[in-house]
Amino acid sequence: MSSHPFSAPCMWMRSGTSKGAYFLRKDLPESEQACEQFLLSMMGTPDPRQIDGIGGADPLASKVAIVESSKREGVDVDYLFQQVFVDQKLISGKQNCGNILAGVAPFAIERGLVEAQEGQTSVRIFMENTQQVATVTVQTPNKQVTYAGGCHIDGVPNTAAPLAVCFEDTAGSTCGALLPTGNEVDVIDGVSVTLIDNGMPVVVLRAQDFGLTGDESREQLDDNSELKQRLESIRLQAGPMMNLGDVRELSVPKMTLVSAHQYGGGISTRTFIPHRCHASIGVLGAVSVASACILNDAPAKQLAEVEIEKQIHIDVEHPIGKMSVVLDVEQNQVKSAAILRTARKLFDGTVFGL
Ligand code: NQM
Repeated sequence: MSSHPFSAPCMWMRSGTSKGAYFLRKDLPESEQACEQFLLSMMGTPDPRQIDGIGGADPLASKVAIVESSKREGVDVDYLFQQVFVDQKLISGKQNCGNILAGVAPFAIERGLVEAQEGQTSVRIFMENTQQVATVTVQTPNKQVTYAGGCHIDGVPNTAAPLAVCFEDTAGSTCGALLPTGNEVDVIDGVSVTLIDNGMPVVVLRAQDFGLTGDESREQLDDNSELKQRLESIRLQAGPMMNLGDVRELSVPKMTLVSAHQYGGGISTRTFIPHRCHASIGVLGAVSVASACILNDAPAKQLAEVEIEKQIHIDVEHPIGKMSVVLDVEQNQVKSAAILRTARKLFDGTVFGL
């Protein structure tokens, strides 16, 4: 007879440009320590190849969503995001993830936490990491979740059904204020930066200040150890300035190099999350960078092509395409942000830990 220390029902989903394991809270160990041990071992962490787990050996494919019915008024489900590191024995809930968020809505419907409506179903989700609410609208013809559809997002080869994601009041999600230092520009190690949090803490820097054009590939940037050292020095100083404290073992703040658009978008980006270059850009990371593009004194504003109106549409270019962000602005304050994602259920079964 075989004995497994702990196993749990799990749905593995590609959501946006990330991949993650979706669990119901009630299916995971109650004690925080046992839960962390299970999540680390089922992913195969710590190991750069995650060979002994289901993780994809990339921070973008080593993510977890923990979901339960919400007791909050006007909210359907609570969602806790966990970033499982790949080669370090670390797990962090200090950041949110807007990509994994999109998949929470179909998962909640499939698990019976939310009743599907005819046509489409909007799921109101409380994001525990940042204590904010987002609404994700799922296609539900015949009251069934459908993943199939014709919507394309850059970074995903196949089309799928659209998931419309709308964020409310994301300013200061983790840092307490949109601009935690109160400034649109700060100078760290002689480099002008914007320290901003509109859903994701991000340090926005000009690629040209590092001798880069901004259209380098992910691989070229990942191989540039001098650049990485300079970025990490700035990041470690930015942490306390952004009310994040010592960020040596945190996945925030993200570091985004910006340059003038290359393909007709609003701004071009290369983002470190925080030590490896992102294949594209995170959802909330893109919302934060887009928000920096409308600050008069910010380095990003000088490079961006944006017309400031009540509703602003900014295409944030990244290494493999662009992410379209729509900001609703009132008196220069972002009131809400919307983006489009897709998701695909890859398997639904039982995952085993150690
Ligand atoms: O910024 C990657 C991703 C993310 C996070 C990261 C995200 C977001 O692409 O909302 O989605 O920045 O670690 O999934």
